[in-house]
Amino acid sequence: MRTTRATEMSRFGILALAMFAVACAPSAPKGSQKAGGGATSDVAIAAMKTYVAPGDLDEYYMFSSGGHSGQIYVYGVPSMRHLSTIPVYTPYPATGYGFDDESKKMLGDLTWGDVHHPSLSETNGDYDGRWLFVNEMNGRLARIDLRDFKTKQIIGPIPNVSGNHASAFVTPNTEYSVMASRFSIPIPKGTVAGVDKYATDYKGVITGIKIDPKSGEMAFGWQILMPPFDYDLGDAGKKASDGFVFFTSYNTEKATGKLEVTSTQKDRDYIAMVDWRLAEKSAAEGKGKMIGGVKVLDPKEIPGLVYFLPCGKSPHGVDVAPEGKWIVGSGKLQGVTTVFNMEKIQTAIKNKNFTGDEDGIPVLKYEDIKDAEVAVGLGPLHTQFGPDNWAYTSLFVDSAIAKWKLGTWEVVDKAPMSYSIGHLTAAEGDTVNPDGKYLVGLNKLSHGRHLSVGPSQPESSQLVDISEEKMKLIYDAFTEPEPHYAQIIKADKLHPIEVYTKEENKHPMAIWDVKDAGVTRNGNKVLVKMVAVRSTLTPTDFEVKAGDEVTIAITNIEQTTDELHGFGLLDYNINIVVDPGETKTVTFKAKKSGVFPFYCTNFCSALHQEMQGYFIVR
Ligand code: K7E
Ligand code: CUA
Repeated sequence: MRTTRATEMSRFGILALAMFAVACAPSAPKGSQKAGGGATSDVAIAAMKTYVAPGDLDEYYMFSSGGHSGQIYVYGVPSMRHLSTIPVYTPYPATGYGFDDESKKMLGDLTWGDVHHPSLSETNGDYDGRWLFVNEMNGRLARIDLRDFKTKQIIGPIPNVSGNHASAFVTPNTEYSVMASRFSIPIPKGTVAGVDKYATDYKGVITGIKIDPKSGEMAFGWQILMPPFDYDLGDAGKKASDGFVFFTSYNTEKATGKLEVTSTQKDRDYIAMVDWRLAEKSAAEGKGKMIGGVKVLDPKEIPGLVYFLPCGKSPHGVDVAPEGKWIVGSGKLQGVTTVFNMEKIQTAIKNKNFTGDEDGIPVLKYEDIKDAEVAVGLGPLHTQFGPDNWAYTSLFVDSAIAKWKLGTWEVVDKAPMSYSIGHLTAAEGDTVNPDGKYLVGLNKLSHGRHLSVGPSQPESSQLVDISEEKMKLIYDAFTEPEPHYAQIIKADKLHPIEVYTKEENKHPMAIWDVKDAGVTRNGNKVLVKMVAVRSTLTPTDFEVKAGDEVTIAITNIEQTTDELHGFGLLDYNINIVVDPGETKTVTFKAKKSGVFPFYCTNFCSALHQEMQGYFIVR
């Protein structure tokens, strides 16, 4: 991190500047008087708190889900500057993702994904800065390596999972990342049964994806057969609740049709509590039956595997507090959020205080296991945590954040959001050791708090200062559709590389000398080994025959920060970007004959424009 002293000084300067600017408000541009909507000092303080001077660095990274854009957006906090976009489930021409052989293979047939919940890897319940896992609705999970901010693996679609929304929450030592079905279906996939058979023939599943502690490699772990509810969100237990994963579910009516009516009949739905260590053990013992090519555990046959905790109807988020003792779950139509107590849950289980069961899964008694109903306000969705037992709950209906205290259950403050908050994220807010300081409201709508850009409006992410007693809105940032969850990690936990060293490039087609560049033919297969270095792509021209299968392997032999080179081939829909020290390949059929120019797409030097050549197909 760079000098904070300089930052403080420049912030001081800005304070004076901001005060001056507000004093001059009548001559300021139209609309600027609205900024912050508060008194002079509030605007000045907000400006000071969010201003990161040129050359200075932010204190945190925020990894924000890009929803159905299939991407992750990286922001700096508190400046809220958008720093980078990490493509995960969607081709992204800016980085060539989804065009080269390696990333194309990872994407498979699906070129979109709906990303909801980024989940940073953890060690002892603290973000460790190694990987970021992100889920997607088509039943997949991806791992981004935070060493180079690149997607390294996509696993799935996982059999039997349908609508992977309650994901990618990791356990405290990143043993597992979990998945659950939002939309129950007849399983295995491909089985057909009418919706009139919903209650009997449709099933939900909960899946644990095992993560290799050294490499981060994801593999199928275990799967549990669940009643046909809609599993919505989850969180892993920690400390007092370590060993368990919690999932909210709605439509425990097992209804179909107009769910807004049919699935809201009962007063309570459930939070499913899964003993993942028992799932792991049962799978290792070979329990379960094969469905869709994987072993599926049946809770009826494994006592203690799953319990249902009744919760206000149609719940959305479930969030485990830092010490792990309290689990917060909200019915999203209510004005309260319920805090469950892990010790009470365990006592109730020991005493077998069940009110019945659902498909063989014991249901606990609401009154036995709750500590409090906290009157946070209308439409509670998600809760995040700060130090000293502070909790922050997003209120969709009220369009606000409520601040309250674990233990005393007192609601002490409310901050309005503009507008319609979904998730919220606090600095290191999912860890055993939250930082406080900042909170970001991830809002669904922005209602014109920006220059108009037509009907497809950005969503707003609002930065809230939570370092003092009263929450203060200090910055509006905008994102493309559509942020769901985000996580904020201390910047000094990450140590990204900026070039791949020659030594670590193990690509079989890597070459490091322009002398080795050239074309080899094997039947109708043509291999072009290409070197990219300022300011030539070698070979500068090459010929193939129409119908050949062409593989171009490009090594960028630069070892200098920011010296990326691109390879754009006109008329062939090919666009590769190669980072310093990296090798990428692209394979295609030379279908069209003619002369096709290629050129470097990434600005790299004064003679970048000269970095070009010809691909000739006879
Ligand atoms: Cu609340 Cu997908 Cu987590 Cu959207 S989800 S808000
Ligand atoms: Cu290489 Cu531009």
